[in-house]
Amino acid sequence: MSAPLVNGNSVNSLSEHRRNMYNSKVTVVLGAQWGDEGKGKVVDMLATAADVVCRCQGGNNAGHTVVANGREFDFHLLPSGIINEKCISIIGNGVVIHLPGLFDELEKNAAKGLHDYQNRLIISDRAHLVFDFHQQVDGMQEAEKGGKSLGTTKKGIGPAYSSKATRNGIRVGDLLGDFNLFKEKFLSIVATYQRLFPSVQVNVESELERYRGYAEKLRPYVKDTIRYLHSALNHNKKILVEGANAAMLDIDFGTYPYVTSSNCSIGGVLTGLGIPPQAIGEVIGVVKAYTTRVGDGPFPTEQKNAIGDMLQERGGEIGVTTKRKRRCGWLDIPLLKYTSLVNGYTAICLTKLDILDTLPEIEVAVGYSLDGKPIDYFPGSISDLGRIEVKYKTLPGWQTGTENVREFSELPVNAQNYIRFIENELAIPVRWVGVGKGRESIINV
Ligand code: 2SA
Ligand code: GDP
Ligand code: MG
Repeated sequence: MSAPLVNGNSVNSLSEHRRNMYNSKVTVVLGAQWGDEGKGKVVDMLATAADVVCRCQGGNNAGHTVVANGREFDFHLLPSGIINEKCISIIGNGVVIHLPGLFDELEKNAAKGLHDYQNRLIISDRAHLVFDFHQQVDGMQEAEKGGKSLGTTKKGIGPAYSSKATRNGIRVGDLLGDFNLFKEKFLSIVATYQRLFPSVQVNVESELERYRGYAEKLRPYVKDTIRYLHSALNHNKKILVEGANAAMLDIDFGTYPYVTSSNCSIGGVLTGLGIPPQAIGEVIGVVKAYTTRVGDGPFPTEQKNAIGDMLQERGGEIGVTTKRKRRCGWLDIPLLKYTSLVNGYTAICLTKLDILDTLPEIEVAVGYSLDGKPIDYFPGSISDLGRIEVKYKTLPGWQTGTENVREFSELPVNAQNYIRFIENELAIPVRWVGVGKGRESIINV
């Protein structure tokens, strides 16, 4: 019996069509560890071949560095691809936006030479706003936790996503609509926070006036980004997504509660932009050649010793947003296997290989045990993670500078072996290797 017809097409051919509904596919760049892997640099490189670059989650807690034409740019809310003048930049519905922070960032980058962004930036009307009182509350919640603080960036990210989840949040579209309705929502959310945190200070009248001003500044940038992105996909445009934070900071898959408040893994790309899974093509995992973490929480391969200090200093491991020193340790294969399960990396960009150049030997975590028994999963419980015993493999270092190398075959053999070791362990191709901060310091493998 032949398959039933829908609008003259067989059901089978329609499902086939739905599976292959997009000519072009979205390339996603995601942090594979605890952030600061060098996503900004990778996005800047890939943006040269992209038409649209999007942020889908997080807020100005993120700090993405791009070193281009001898200048260093740091992006927090803006997609790093914004310095590519051929790209449209999108801040999607899943992002939480602190408007004072956004306008400061635009001005600061304009002073550094960012041109014409006015015609290249689109902001979702569905994105939620982060207010100054969210930032105050972030600081208060951290202070209340005392010794058990999470080490947040105090940018109000957790409180803003809480407002979104409890349905008190205020979105960009609310600010641009009827101002009286915005005022009503604003008064209500301020009252809620002042009930919960009596010391929260808000000068309501001056805040409302300030936001009346922001509304007009923001209006030209705001659009329905969902329709825009679908139209771009249907017109064969190349779309790049810049993940912020990283898989181990994901609110579901990270080391909860020592995480941020968004999904920084692949799911956040779909919900933060309104695109279906069929639209996703490459998923590039950005992996630092060692591991860092900024903020509190478990870190099985952390080296609180001379090795950790060396990685911190040579790697310049300082938070881009808060200027905090990052904690440092060895590369962790079980962690990468776990985030690769969640994110489905199709390729890896291995960054900061040059930072390992001086080491005679390099250790890599290859297994975890719990209570003396090897485990093949990444523990969900913080107390289990605190008791993990890590099994290391020692690989020989190369003790040769790699910063000027541009061909894989010209890397010292032990550096090539280090890369191949990671590739084999993860069964994912390493497509690029970073050997310096600059745009040019990258090797195509
Ligand atoms: P938050 O502020 O609520 O998102 O903090 C929760 C946890 O998430 C961590 N987090 C980060 N980790 C790495 N890099 C981030 N961006 C900045 C950077 C961080 C900085 O690029 O260096 O400057 O300190 C980032 N943002 C959030 C945070 O440390 C908490 O552990
Ligand atoms: P992101 O949050 O993932 O974009 O990373 P950050 O910008 O917070 O931190 C990465 C840091 O490493 C920045 O200072 C980059 O300029 C720098 N960086 C990126 N790739 C490389 C690399 O391959 N080698 C070196 N030495 N530095 C790099
Ligand atoms: Mg960063």
